Amino acid sequence: MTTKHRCRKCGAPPVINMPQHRLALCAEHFPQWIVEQTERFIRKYHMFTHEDRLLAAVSGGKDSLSLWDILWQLGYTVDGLYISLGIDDGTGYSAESQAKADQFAAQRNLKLIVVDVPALYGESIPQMTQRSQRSKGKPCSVCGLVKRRIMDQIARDNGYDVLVTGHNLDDEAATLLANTLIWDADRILRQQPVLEAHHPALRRKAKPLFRFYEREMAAYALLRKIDYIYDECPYAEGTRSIFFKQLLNRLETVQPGAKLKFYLSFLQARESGLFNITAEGITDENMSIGAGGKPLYTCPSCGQPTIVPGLCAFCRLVG
Ligand code: Q46
Ligand code: ZN
Ligand code: ZN
Repeated sequence: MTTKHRCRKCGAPPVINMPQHRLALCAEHFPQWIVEQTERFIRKYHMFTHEDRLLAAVSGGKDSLSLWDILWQLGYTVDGLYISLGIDDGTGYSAESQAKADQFAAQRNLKLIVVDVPALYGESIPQMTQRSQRSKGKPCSVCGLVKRRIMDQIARDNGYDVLVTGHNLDDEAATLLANTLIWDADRILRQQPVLEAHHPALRRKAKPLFRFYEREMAAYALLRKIDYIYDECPYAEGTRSIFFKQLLNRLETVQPGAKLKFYLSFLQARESGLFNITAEGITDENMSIGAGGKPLYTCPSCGQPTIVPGLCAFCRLVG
């Protein structure tokens, strides 16, 4: 960091410079700024209020534990949900990430709900992947399906109002870029900082960190001394998401603020009606409309929404 930067609040040497905001802050004022900004975004995007019961999905990584820490500091009623995926592959990934989540909750006297996938369904995510047709040998699609289902179910069965996740701007911009390059309208329409519950079995979903860069969340976790798992899931390597993050980082180096502008312009375009949706195919009063304007059916086995009539993808997977 060059000496021309000073903390905007106190003039001390900064720990971080954020060119997209023309803002540098010191070790004391940066974590405060993150907390204040998060509260501002929660209100601006109508994510939730202090009356809501929140469930934070935590993976043991920096983003989700930082999110839990921020919401806890802001005085929200927020419990954690850790999903043990049974991913070990010689790395001990699941065991270590759970230990970080457990420790975080114990230090702050917070409630952590743990769901153990192999114990509940008799198979780990890698095992489900081996016999699933949707996976093409890669576990992320099966893993995403199982995690989404468990989150929805735990939130619904335990009376939570809102499910919160630690997606940051790098995550959101990479997803948007991937979907935009192939104009995947369904996915683009579903991508929002707040997703309303479109079916009685769902809860609202919110991403309070969606405007922070990944490097900002790493700095926050470090300054708050949050002990998180540094290693990524062993299956993260070589994923599309990491590739698009790298591309956007290259763009960001020549054009500071490009990532933020890309995502915020998308939200603005949505607000101005570029992606207006119409509800098509609603033929039955028991059907709901999904975020993309498509009808949602109810799975006859588990009661969760599904985009095609009959058993949902999760019930087909776990049998
Ligand atoms: S945990 Fe699961 Fe991720 Fe691992 S298997 Fe893929 S989706 S990379 S966030
Ligand atoms: Zn300062
Ligand atoms: Zn089902």
